[in-house]
Amino acid sequence: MVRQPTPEDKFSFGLWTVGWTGIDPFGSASRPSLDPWEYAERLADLGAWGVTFHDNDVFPFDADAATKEKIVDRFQEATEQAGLVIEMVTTNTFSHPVFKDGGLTSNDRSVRRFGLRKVLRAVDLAADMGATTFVMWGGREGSEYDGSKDVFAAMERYKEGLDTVAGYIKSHGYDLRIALEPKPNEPRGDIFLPTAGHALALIAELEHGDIVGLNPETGHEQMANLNYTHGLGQALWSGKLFHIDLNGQRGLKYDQDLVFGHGDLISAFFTVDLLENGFPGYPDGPSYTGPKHFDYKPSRTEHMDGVWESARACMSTYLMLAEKAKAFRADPRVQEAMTYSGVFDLALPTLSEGETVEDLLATDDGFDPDRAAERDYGFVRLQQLALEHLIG
Ligand code: GLT
Ligand code: MN
Ligand code: MN
Repeated sequence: MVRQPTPEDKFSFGLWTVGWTGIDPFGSASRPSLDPWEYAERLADLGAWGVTFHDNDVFPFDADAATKEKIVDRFQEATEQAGLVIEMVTTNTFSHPVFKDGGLTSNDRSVRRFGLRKVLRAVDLAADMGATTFVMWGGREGSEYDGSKDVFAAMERYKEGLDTVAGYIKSHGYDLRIALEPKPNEPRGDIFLPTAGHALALIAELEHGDIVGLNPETGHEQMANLNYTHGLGQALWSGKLFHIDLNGQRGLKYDQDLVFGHGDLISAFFTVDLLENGFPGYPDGPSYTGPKHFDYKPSRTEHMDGVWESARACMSTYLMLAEKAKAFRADPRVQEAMTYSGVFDLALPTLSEGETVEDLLATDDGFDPDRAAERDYGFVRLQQLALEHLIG
């Protein structure tokens, strides 16, 4: 039996996840739409700690100021009563057709100005709600046709937009950090910032990059045929893992947004192993302490019962994997296999303390490449031990 999740587990869900009614490019809704507070209450009952939303998950795109305030207040009250934290707020700059060529990087300057205003208002909303992360997923920032975009200009405008938003956060003294969410494609043919690496490279060029980091999503990295756990690892190493979107994806296809663990299970195991146990060679190294945020879609085939079942599944899968990952690391056979494999040795600096490059070049330490080539690394045994813990 898996234990019940508790607020200490810091599980959170986007309103648009359990709130997805099943509308896809081929069909209409297969489930009813509830009020935002109903989703929040149910999530709290299931043991979630937090909830996140886009501005337009709670109020319509064209709502006037009074309507917005009324709905937002009602939602905030419900979350408080349910004991839920609103940990992240974001903007929708992808649904309305005005954003069909993007928000911050649309070829139309008037759209960019409108998009930026919408983002800045959502930043105010995030601060009001007490959120500490502001995710920016630029789903419509990109193109279908290479000739339609000046990529240099698009990077300039992306940078201008992000620096404007980050500068605004700072000048208002908000306790907020921006987390960019990469995705290679869908809905655009090609999306700018297609991977965690691309996003890190843009952040390095920003004036206010210190408060800009990443929100990598499992399926999005896997859609680009990349290793999600490596992406998280590099983001942690860079001090940029601000938030995560956990879900499941099976191979190179459309964005499936499956329940966490319902895609590549071994990869999910090592994702949880990294999040829970950190880097093997750096016991005091960087670790992720933020929310475990699920961004999935309850399959269109499910009734409302299935919606709650799938939310529960995300959390219990995580908890099961966390238990297994702890047992994996604590297993003396695993420790021995990791030692044999040299996993801990990678943490040793390649040059000795004080050693210069001239010293290195001058040293003949009797190294024999042919002998070293004979070394066995034992990685297969180590992997099989992981599998034993996972399914044994
Ligand atoms: C959208 C997208 C997600 C993003 C959300 C944040 S919205 O559903 O598919 O991956 O995290 O804007
Ligand atoms: Mn997705
Ligand atoms: Mn996401």
